Amino acid sequence: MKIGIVCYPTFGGSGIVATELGQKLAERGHQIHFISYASPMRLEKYRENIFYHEVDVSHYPLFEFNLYTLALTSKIIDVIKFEKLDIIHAHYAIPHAISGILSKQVLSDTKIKLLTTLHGTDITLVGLEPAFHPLVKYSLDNSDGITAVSNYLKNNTLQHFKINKDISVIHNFIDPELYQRVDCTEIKPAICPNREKVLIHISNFRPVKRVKDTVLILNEVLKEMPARLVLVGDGPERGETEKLARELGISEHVKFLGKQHALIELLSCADVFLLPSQSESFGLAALEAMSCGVPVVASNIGGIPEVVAHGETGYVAEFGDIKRMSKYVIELLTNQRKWNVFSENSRRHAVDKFNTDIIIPQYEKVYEDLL
Ligand code: GMT
Repeated sequence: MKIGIVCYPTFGGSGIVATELGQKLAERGHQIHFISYASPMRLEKYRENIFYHEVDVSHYPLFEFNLYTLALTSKIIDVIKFEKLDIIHAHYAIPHAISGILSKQVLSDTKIKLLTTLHGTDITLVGLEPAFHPLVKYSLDNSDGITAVSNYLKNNTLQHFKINKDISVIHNFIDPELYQRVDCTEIKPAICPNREKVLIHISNFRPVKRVKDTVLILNEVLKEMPARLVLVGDGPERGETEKLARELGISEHVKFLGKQHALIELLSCADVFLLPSQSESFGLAALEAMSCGVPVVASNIGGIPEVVAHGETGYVAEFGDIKRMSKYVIELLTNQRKWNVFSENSRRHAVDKFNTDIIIPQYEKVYEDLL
């Protein structure tokens, strides 16, 4: 099939899911056209059935605001028409599904089908704002198909948007060949010079991630044992989190690495992955950690309980419950046998339930049903 994938090219999970999906679909013989404002991946390796169409937004002085949605719609129309696409797959409803709907209306004579995949704050946060809600509802009611990355997100969408069609749940996925624990003796000394246990958190440091809670958890753990906290990523909460570490006098035990590409090496150095989010429709970073054999301590909200098996691959607690999360972390760090069991369970759970070979065919089935 000829599939157009509309997504954000950023570090965020929805961009990663869309990019990995496109590449795996191309490996399975489909022709993939990425449409975005920047290349969604480092197109190092040439593949004859992957194309990238960049949306170019002209800046006319009269316009105080960016007209990306209109430029995106025109680009989608162009790619549908001249590449003869079968499917447009919009990842993250705002503005991708809205542009998709508009494109279909302009091209009323084509048989193009629009599939919208919901990822999280397009429904639970941004999508609820009066500026977007009516258009998100309209774009869902008029999509030919809708998927959500968790049962939680499906139910949340049906509850807040009362749409007139079913939503398929297709969980996010992991390539277990790529995300596996590697030898990290080379970088370990820099991460934990005194061979302390390592806590890690990876995110875009937005308020919903509650990154400061990872420092509060480290503070509790340090009362019992030496430990290091590695914070990977950057965003609006980084400054406040740095300030908190300094106020608690534990900055020497916290490493702010900023945005990094070497996630697998860094995860391979870690003993526990922390994801204390307030809102999380799936938690792709937790799945990546589990695939690298890192047990997860997280909040029991959103889609996280569909990823982390409490008492098997890690633990979940109410968000903000620092005491309980810290207790779980200490339990894992002080009991090597338990850690080994949870690490093996994490890897097996990631491979058995979220492997690309299980998930990608689910998307192909949805495409086939649409056509
Ligand atoms: O929803 C967002 O804030 C951004 C989005 C993203 O692009 O990272 O994150 C969502 O999509 C991810 C991929 O499906 C999910 O793993 C995240 O849980 C989800 N974020 C939230 O729900 C806050």
